[in-house]
Amino acid sequence: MYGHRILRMQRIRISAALAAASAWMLLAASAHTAEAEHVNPTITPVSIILDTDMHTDCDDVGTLALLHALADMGEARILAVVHSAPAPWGPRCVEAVNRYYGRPEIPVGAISWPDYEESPVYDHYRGSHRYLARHDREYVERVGRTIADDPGDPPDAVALYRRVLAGAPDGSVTICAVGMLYAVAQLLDSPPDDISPLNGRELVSQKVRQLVTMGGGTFPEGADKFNWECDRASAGRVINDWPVGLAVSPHGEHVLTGARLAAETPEDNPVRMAYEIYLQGAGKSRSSWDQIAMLYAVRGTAGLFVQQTGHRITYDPATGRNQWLPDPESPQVCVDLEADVGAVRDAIEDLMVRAPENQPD
Ligand SMILES: [Ca+2]
Repeated sequence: MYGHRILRMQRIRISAALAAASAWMLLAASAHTAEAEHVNPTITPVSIILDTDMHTDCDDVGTLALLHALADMGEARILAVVHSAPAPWGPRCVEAVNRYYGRPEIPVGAISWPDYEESPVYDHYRGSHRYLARHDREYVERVGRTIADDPGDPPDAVALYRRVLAGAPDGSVTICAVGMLYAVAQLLDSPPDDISPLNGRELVSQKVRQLVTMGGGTFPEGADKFNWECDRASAGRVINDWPVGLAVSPHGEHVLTGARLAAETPEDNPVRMAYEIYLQGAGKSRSSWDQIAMLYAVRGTAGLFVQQTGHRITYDPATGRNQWLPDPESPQVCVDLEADVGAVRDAIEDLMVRAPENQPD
C-alpha cells in the first residue's frame, strides 16, 4: 500500500518534471536567443549541467556565480542545475542565484532522500549538517526565503537529467558534479521511459562529452574527499563505470576566495549573503574546490591547470582509496594546478564578483 503511494507520488513528480521541463525548453529557447545578442560570436559556449550539493559549504554558491559569469561572457550555456543534497531549501537557494543573474528560467531538479535520516551511509553527511545547524551557518534556507515562503517541490533530478540530455545534440553536454554523485549514479541506472528509449548509460554515452567531478582522486593515487566519501556506493558506481570522458578535480583547499564579494558586490547579492552566513562575517574567504572543477569544465586548462593523461582511475568504495592505472586510450584525466595559487584565486574571484549582465529590474 505504502509502496503504491510512493510509486504514484513518483509518477506525479515525474509528470510535473516533464511539464516543467517542457515549459522551460520554450523559455530557454527565447532566453538563449536574447543572450546570443550579447556574446562573442567566435566563442562556442560549453553546455553545462551543474550538479551541486548547496548546503554544507559555500563554494557551491561561488561556483554557480562563476558559472553565470562565464555564461554572461558567452563561454557557457547553463542547461540545468541538479541539487544533490538532503536540504529542502537548497533548490530555492539555487533559484535565488539564478534570478540574481537574470536567468530564472533555468530548470532546477532535486533528489529525494527517503532513507537519509536512518541510513548509516549518510552518517558523515548528517554530522556535517548538525555542526552547521548548531553554529547557525546554514545558508540555504535564509537565502531561499529571499525569493519564496516555502521550499517548493522541484522536478525530480533524474527525470530532469534525462529530459535535458535527450534534447541535447550528441556529445555536447558537460556535467560538472561538485557534490555527492547520488543523482549521477541514478541517472546511469535509469531505465528507458517516455522521455527517451535509451537507458541512462546509453543516454550518457550518446549525449555527454564529459563529467567533471570534485571529490578526491588525486594522481597517481590517493583518497576520497567529502563528496565521494559521503556516498561511496554512488561514487564507485560512477567513477568505475563512466562511459565517456571523465575529469577528476581534487584540488582547491589552498585557493581562498570570497572576501571580495563584500567589497565589490551589493548587499542583496545572494552569493555574498551565503558566504557571509556560512563564514559568519563579511570579507572572509573559503576554499575553492568546486570553482576549480567548474572553471576547468568550461575553459579547460586555461594556463592554470595541467591534465594528467594516459591513465584510468579505479576507486574502491570500501576504502575510499583511488589509483590511476596506465591506459594510453583512456578518456580520463586528473586535473592538477599548474599556475601559482594566487593566479588561480584571481581567475576565480574575478568571475565570482563580476556584475550580472542581465539583472532583472
Ligand atoms: Ca560542493
